[in-house]
Amino acid sequence: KLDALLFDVDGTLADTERDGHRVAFNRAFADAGLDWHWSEELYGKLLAVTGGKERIGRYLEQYNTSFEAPGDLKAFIAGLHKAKTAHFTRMLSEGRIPLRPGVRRLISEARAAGLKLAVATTTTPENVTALLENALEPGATEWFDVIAAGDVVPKKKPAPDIYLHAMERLGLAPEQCIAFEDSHNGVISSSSAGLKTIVAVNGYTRDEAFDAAVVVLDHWGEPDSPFEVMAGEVGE
Ligand code: XBP
Ligand code: MG
Repeated sequence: KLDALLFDVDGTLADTERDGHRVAFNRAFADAGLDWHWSEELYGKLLAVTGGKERIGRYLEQYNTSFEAPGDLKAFIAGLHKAKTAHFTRMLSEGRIPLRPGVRRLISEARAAGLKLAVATTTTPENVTALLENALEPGATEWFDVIAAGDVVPKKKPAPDIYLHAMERLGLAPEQCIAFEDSHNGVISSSSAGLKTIVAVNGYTRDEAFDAAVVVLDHWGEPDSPFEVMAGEVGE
């Protein structure tokens, strides 16, 4: 019997990457007086690494090798990432990042059917709360029985850890759940945790491999209203 739906956040509940996280990273770099700029194309490549702090690390190792990093690299990256999270959550509170069309309806119908809801994501917990409260509904965080996010597990996606952690907290087995994802790394994570996974691709993930998914869609179904579709088309 199906008991719970487990949602990824970035790229799944909302198109957060290109006009959200990427812009927030660039603002944090500018605040710190760095002349780094992550273009849409470069960001697409950096998305191979999940987790913002890990992504900055990869950028320095692979794309900005001449940068003379300060002695305490970990603290330097953590400081940049904290500023990035502040920018990102502010963008959400300004209502700049809407849910993907169909998400609101999917969640409300799942609630009406008595299913449990959970989040399993790589992103920072503050980002999840800001998205749910601003883009879904104030108080919507309470609709979720479990929010598993960020550094709560040591190994981020594509490792299965975050999904295993979420199911353990739900007290449910993989057969009782379905996962919702948007990316190759996400599906490797959920399927390695034993979960059936439904994918809806987005601009960055369209050409990725999804062999482990049950079905691959290009959207989450009918939106609540035409306004949701229009909101989904607004970018920076
Ligand atoms: C999402 C991510 C995240 C965000 C940034 O992966 O990789 O790192 O890009 O979030 P997934 P933070 O959707 O597979 O969970 O900067 O807060 O880490
Ligand atoms: Mg994702």
